[in-house]
Parts: sequence; C-alpha cells; structure tokens
Amino acid sequence: MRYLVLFSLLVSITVAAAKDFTQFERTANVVEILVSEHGLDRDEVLRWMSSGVYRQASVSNLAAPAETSKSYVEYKPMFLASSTVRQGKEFSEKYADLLQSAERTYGVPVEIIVAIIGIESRYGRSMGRHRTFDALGSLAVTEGRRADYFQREWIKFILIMDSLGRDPLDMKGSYAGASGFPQFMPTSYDAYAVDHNKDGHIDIWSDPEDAIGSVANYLKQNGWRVGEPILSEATVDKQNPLEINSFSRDKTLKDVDKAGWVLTSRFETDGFVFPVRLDTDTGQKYWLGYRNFWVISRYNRSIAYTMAVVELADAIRNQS
Ligand SMILES: [Ca+2]
Repeated sequence: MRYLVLFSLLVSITVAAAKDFTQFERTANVVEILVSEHGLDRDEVLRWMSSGVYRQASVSNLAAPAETSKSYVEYKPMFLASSTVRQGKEFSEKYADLLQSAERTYGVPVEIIVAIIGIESRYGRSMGRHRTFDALGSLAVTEGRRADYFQREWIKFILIMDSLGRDPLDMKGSYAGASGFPQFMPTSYDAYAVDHNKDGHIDIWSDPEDAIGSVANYLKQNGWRVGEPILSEATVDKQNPLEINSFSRDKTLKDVDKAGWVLTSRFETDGFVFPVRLDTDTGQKYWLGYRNFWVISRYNRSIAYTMAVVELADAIRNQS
C-alpha cells in the first residue's frame, strides 16, 4: 500500500512537471510566424503547441553528444562493430542499382553513402525514439545559445509535415530533431532531399532509396569532388607541431610540408588540408584530410564522426 501511494505520488509529480509549449514565451512568436507568414490555421497550430511536451532530455543531451565527449577509441566501436559492417554490405547489395545511380549522378562513392546511413540510423534500424515536434520545440523555447537555430528548424519541420499532409506530432527521430534514414534536420530535408527512385514522392523516413540519393546530394551540394581522395595516412615529425583536429580552412600542403609531415598517398592540391590525430588501439595515428574529408564533416562537424564514416566505408568495401 505504501508503495502504491509512493507510486501515485511519483506519477502526479511527473504529470505536474510535464509542460506543453503554450507555457513558453518564445512559442507565441513561432505561432505568429506559422500563422501570419505561412498561412497555417491558428487553431490547429495552437492544438499542436498544447499537445506537445517539453523534453528536458533533449536540452541535456545536446550538451554532451557522444562524438565530442568520447575519445575515438571509445567512439569507434559504436559504429565499426562487425555487425555494422556486415549490415552495410547487405544494404549495399540490396540497393546496388540505386546506389550506383547515385554515384553516377552525384559523384559520391557508394560506400560513403552506405557508411553515413549506417552511422546515422543503422541502415534504418534505429531512426530515433524522440518525438521530433517535442525535441525541436524544447530546444527552440530554451534560451540557449542555439535557440534561434532550433526555432528555425522547428518552424521548417512543421511546414514540411503540413505540406506532406502529415501530423507533426507523429514523427519520431533523434533528441536533437534529426529524422529518417539519413537523420536530416528539417532544413537539410528542405535543401537536399530528393526523389531518387522517382516514384513521385520524397520520403527519407520509410524509403531507403530516397535516403541514398539525398545523402549523395547533400555531399555534392557541400562541395564533393569526384575522384579526389578523402585522406592520407601520415608520419609526423613531433618536433614541429602543427595545429590538428580543426576544420578551420587555413592550412595547405605547403604548411604540412614545412612541418615535416610525410604522406603515404600524397594528393597534390592547392586547396585546404586538415591535419588529424586520433588515439587508436595501437597508439596515436596521424592523417591528412583533403577537401572531401571536410565535405563529410559538413554532415556532422566532428573529427571522430568523419573518421568513423571513412573507416566504415573502407570496411564495407573490403568485406568479402
Ligand atoms: Ca521516392
């Protein structure tokens, strides 16, 4: 009996703590933009806002994502397990025709497309369990550094769902509002999603074929160069330090040569290069990333993420 009372108390505390979005000051502005600028029905928008639930977990998780809080030794096994490689090979074989047509159209290698979908959603097995409306709304109404960014994503998400005739409260995805096979944010869906299988609909949530073309298009639009390498292994003279693990575009091959780096597979380029150092199971290793390395990082601005994509792609290519 005592436990039952305690349980009821916990339930009532949880219910009392759950806030809908009408209780936040910033929501009024979002409602106004949706109604006045985009012509959505005010009653319907207000119904969504009062049905949504503020999720503190989205705000807390955003502060410590795995790819920045874990070392590469810890991060890599999350994405390069043998099952992930095997499933990548199976995905490659199942969708071989549309993967090859994506490579022809956008110039991005098949295995890079597959590796990104593998890391983002386990090839669609794990697209996220957070309600996207709540995730984006929670981040948008919190007065944090990126609240304005998430407000734009929240508005875009609602507009996309409305244009597709879907209920914005039905979609699920990551705690930060990314969804579907490629885990696109709403503005990325808007900018890069394509109807790759040409069935008349763009669907990155239940159609892996559209996800394939959309990922390839994302990389192409962000500057992928056909046929150029992604990176080279490097041997480094530690007496002569060079800034590493930065995506700032201020270093060229000349700087790397001056610092005494020796590249295993040198690619002559006048463009920017990105010196990388990561802890591996066998100690510290160095690489030099070229332009296409930077392009992959536009998907997720993390050295560990970018390297995991490259390594998973290699592992899938080499899987017999
Ligand atoms: Ca389609």
